[in-house]
Amino acid sequence: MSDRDRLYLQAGEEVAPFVFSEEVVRVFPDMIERSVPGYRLLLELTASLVRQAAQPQSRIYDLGCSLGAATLTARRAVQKPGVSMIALDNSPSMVARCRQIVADDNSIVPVEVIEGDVLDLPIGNASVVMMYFTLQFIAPAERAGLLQKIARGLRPGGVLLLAEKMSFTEPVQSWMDRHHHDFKRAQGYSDLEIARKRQALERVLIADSRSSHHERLRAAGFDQVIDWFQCLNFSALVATKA
Ligand code: GEK
Repeated sequence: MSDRDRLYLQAGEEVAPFVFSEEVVRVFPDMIERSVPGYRLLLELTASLVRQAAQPQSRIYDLGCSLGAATLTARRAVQKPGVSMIALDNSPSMVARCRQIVADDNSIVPVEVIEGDVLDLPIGNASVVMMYFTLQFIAPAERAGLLQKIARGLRPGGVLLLAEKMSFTEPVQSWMDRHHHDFKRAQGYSDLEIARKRQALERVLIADSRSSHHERLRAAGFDQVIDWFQCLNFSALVATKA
């Protein structure tokens, strides 16, 4: 069970840039569900996307796996023979807890949980790569190269499932922010918590627009890009290699 996220409840001290620390890990499941509208539905739909895209004798990757929510969704969905999974995160606290969670799950698909930077990970023989709310934390200059590496590592017919917080031009951005903050208020976050978290994520989470995602995925070598999920400013795309 996850503790309730109260990390930004206290006024006063200066807000430090957000990091995936031990205290974040303790509240993470609660934090992501109360901060990302549609997160649970996104995972539910992921099961059927993975079930259809997984190929026999291939690998499934979960990049920026945190506590393995998408990893376990995929692991339980796979029905093809010979599939193995690699789940990776660069936060030692996340990886330690994720390893326990994966060990406590009794599905049969083997999962290796790796601590490391996604930019250093070799990717190969992949039929599915999931990258949920992780690209937004990668330095913008590195994003195109990372997507190229993923495209090269996919088998023909393989897919990248990409979920991201999106940016918009005005006046849509303000509309999205207003309704996202209302969603968080309805989840029990105070205005102070919302403002402090926003400050912590400034310059740490850098969102891209839908059109730049599409253009960059095409340029990286993907043949088809489909928007399959949107809940306010949180979206998911599937990019397929022919
Ligand atoms: C989920 N996908 O529950 N290399 C590896 N991991 C990284 C890197 C990097 N360079 N940068 C950040 N991370 C999950 C949620 S959370 C999203 C993903 C959020 C990791 C970071 O440590 C964190 O665990 C994850 O990416 C992003 O579906 O908190 O908004």
